[in-house]
Amino acid sequence: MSSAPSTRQPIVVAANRLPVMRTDDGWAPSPGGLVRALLPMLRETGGTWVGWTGDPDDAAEPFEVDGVELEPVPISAKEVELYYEGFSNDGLWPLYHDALRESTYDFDQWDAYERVNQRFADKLAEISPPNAIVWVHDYQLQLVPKMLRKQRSDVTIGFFLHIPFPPFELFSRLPWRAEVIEGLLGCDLIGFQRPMGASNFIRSAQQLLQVDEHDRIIECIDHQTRVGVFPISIDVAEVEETAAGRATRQRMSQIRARLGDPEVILLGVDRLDYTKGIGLRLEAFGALLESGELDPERHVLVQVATPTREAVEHYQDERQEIERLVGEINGRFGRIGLPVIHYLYQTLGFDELIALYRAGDVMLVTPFRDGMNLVAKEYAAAHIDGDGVLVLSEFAGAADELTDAVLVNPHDDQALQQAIITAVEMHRHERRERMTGLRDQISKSDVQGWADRFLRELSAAPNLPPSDNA
Ligand code: ADQ
Repeated sequence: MSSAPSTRQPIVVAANRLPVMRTDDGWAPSPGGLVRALLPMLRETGGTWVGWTGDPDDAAEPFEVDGVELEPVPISAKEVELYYEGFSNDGLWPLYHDALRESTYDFDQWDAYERVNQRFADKLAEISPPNAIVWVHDYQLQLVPKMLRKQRSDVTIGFFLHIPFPPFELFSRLPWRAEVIEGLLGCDLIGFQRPMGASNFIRSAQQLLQVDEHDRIIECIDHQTRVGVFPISIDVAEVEETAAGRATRQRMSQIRARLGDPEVILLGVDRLDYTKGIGLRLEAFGALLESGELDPERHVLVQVATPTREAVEHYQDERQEIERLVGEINGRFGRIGLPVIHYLYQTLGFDELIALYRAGDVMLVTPFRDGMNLVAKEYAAAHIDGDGVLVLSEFAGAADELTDAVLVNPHDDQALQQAIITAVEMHRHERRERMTGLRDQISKSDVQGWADRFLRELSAAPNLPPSDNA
């Protein structure tokens, strides 16, 4: 598979976190398709990754992992609270996900956000080689492009937003809305997951800064900013290879047996986040047991919830609610030794996750709003047997591509219950047809192709002057 973009310019990536985790004997690359897609590019172009180690007050020196230079940006414990848990995850995150929870707008948090963004920009300005391509990732670093352009007009700057960009009506609640748009307009290219994110952003830029836009190109004072749509994907080959392994097959049979050999295993795998719709999914499952449309002797649900952002109150509340629901439903419908919901509040290893996907007959991906949702794509890629049904929220970015899923509006409890029943009762022939469609779609675009396409577009027309000055 090609990993080289159509440029030999050095690539510098900036993301909140460095792509590594601490191990007993140093550092190892973090799991995940994004890291696997970007590290080889950085290695080949002599690039660098700039980010935080994940430990507060960590003053780590630059180091190398897998032949890639890593430049740590220190973040203090207080800044973790204000910039990361506060402004990013208690301010922007709910706002960008349809304001599903009340956002906190706090000046001290904003101040820390600006300060940490400036630190990232300063580090990028210091270490980026002449004419480098700088690729900034996600909502924690939206001010970096403008701050970097001010210091380094020679570099080409791209930004990819992994989460949705909200409609102007919501975005305009943010007290620092103009500053965020100005920050992003420091880019040569801004990428979104869905067309809706791109048009929401353009409309906000027009409303707040009266910019001119044509064909997704925004005219700025000294350059143009292009806006594009780049739906992210997964490392399809890696998922398929793991899914095909003997160990996975054995583990899959073991999982089925441990669950009491039910007729249908329903599965949910999410970070424990209130955007993922886990609670409504559990309620729908409970209601179907109650009505007798599902039978605890034939149908079980495995819900894996990854611990995340545990210091933020909305996340503590969400966990309590989910665990209350699991207890309630198991108390009512479980039997000795055979709960009807198997709930894990854990981060699983990749191999175990793939075995679970393979064991899952029906995958429930029902977020209220999600940039893309990689779990949906991983499930289809893991089903090398060509069977299995994906129930997918219309509000996940993945719904644009995965049209062979059973698409559902998760806000509609009746529709959600109906979608679960449709999936459970689907005839084998239709299941196989739909899974073929899902797998065809996924095989067309993996994470490497996504990164190549973004970098190709970014390097195609670097630092264009605005058209009226040209
Ligand atoms: P997330 O909100 O984290 O990502 P998602 O896209 O589903 O959501 O990615 C989660 C990843 O974590 C998947 O690769 C999955 O395999 C893994 N994972 C989940 N639970 C796990 C567990 N218990 N153990 C181990 N691994 C687990 C954000 C956006 C998404 C967008 C991605 C990528 O919110 O919308 O798709 O970035 O752009």
